[in-house]
Amino acid sequence: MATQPLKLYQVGTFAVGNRLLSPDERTVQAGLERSNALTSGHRACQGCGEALGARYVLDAAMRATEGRLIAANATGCLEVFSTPYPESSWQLPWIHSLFANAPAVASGIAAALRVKGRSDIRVIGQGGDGGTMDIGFACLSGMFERGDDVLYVCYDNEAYMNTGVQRSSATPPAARTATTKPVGEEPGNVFGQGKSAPLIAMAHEIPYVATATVADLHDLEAKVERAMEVHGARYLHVFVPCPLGWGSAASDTIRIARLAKESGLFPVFEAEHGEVVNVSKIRRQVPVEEYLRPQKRFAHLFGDPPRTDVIAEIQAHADRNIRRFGLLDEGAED
Ligand SMILES: Cc1ncc(C[n+]2csc(CCOP(=O)(O)OP(=O)(O)O)c2C)c(N)n1
Ligand code: SF4
Ligand SMILES: [Mg+2]
Repeated sequence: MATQPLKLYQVGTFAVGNRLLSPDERTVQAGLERSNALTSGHRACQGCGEALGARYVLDAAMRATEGRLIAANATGCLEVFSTPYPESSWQLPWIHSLFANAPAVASGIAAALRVKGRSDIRVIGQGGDGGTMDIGFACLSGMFERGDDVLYVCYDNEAYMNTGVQRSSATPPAARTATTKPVGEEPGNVFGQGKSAPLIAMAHEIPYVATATVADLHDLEAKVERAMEVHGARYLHVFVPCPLGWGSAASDTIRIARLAKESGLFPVFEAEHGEVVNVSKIRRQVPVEEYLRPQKRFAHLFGDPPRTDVIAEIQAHADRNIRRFGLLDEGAED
């Protein structure tokens, strides 16, 4: 009799999944010895994907480096909500750079450690999509091209949230921001602009590039741990919903991140030296409408009459991602 491979899919949080795993496979957060790198006292909004993502990233990196880690942080929500003067929520050596130069500051720390012969201490640079993909982009490309021994993490909430939700080059088409208002026929942010930072990072042929979302925190931790096994320039791009800027419910952060992946709008993958080596498959493709509807930044698409033309364009974009990255799990059973 032919045997059918058994496929298990995680659909909720990892609280249950952890109990089913052996202790050494459980999440970093499930361990009592977690470092709590980003701890109490920060002032992130309720449901902030960036705060959640950063905590998982830093704790996983702390575990991977046995606590020998330094972080450089660009200006942005993550920096502002975590360090209201004179306090700090960070439980590791952490430096606030400028908005534009977190990758360069991280590179400098890595260079200083090399001169001191401290190869045991590792470095993370981090920032939002604006700090990473717009104003800090030259520093990031330089860091990649020189092969500096830094893991750079971009927390992508698709706009400049800290200063009041202005558009960035990561803002998706048709999204409403303070600087891309839907007026008349204009559907919010324009189509055909912006950039894919992970693909540009891959073009530098650095040893490791990965994307992740806060819907799959175990996957996020695993990618940080994998990145820390490698030396040289590495890049991790984390999709982090922002309830304030997106007009979504605080309780929907994880669901919206999952829908971004399951619709194909945010491909989740790993690449080594410029080649995709692993993709997180979509079991059942979700129409983009399911992802767009719970977010007020897309509310103008569902007025009377609805902008079916714009929604179709967004759907075409998701379908293109699915083809390009081979995201559909063809063998999945319902
Ligand atoms: C040179 C410079 N220009 C502008 C600013 C103002 N500023 C600070 S944070 C920020 C936006 C940050 O956006 P992003 O990097 O996406 O992080 P988020 O707040 O969304 O997490 C801006 C415009 C600044 N600090 N320095
Ligand atoms: S504005 Fe967005 S990114 Fe900033 S703290 Fe609030 S939810 Fe987080
Ligand atoms: Mg941002």
